[in-house]
Amino acid sequence: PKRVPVIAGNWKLNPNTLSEATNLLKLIASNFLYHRSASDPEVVIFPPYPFLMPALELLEGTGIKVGAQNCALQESPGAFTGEVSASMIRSMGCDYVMLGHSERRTLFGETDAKINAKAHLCLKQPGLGIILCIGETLEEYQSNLLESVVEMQLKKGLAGLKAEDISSSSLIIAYEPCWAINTGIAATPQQANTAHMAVRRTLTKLFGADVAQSIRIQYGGSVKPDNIEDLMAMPEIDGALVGGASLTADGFTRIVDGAV
Ligand code: G2H
Repeated sequence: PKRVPVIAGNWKLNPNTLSEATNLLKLIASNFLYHRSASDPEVVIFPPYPFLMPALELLEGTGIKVGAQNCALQESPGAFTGEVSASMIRSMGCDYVMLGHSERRTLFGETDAKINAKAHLCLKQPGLGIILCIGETLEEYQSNLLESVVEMQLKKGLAGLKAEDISSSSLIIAYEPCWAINTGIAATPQQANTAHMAVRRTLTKLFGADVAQSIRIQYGGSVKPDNIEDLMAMPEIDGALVGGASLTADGFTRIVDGAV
């Protein structure tokens, strides 16, 4: 089966104000209202929580979906100050939650166990998909531990999920080698493709070949308009998770165009 490419823009803690966010969203919307067609990749934007509603409103009619960068480990309603639940996110009209980004793992104590619990909460919300981020550190990469690290992250992150759970929802894996994030040094298309093959081997062990073949694997880490085409030319690369280069309408649009 042909996997539909998926390009996601991870805004992280950007931009700085609501007015900057609405400006960026309006520019993206105007780029996308015109030259999009049915054969285009799926496109998802992940703004910070307060900009989700403006994003849903301003991107209406563009075909661009909206997702949240994280969700609470708890279900709502409840006494969990400062948290935002998967249910709230879905009820707004968001289609995805991103889980386990390396910044959350390294800076905010996100463990595989927490990610797994959040994945279960997201899958309880009909129509809410997940982008599960995995990837090895530079040290692990240099010690040839890539495959065992991604295998462990997938096993623990997806523990307790069955093939039926996966095939009835949208699960996307984002492979992001930590050494390529925010560094300007992207993995080569060959390096990324090799890693994606390891990811798909693990998915095959966990869920069987049919489900594994249907799951899209994005590459993330310093994706730019000038490297997207070479990355997307690789058979195992089904899309990209884009950070810095998703913060201008022009850059993001060129990346989506390059992924066709
Ligand atoms: C990796 C990536 C997007 P960037 O964090 O998740 O960011 O493209 O800025 O390296």
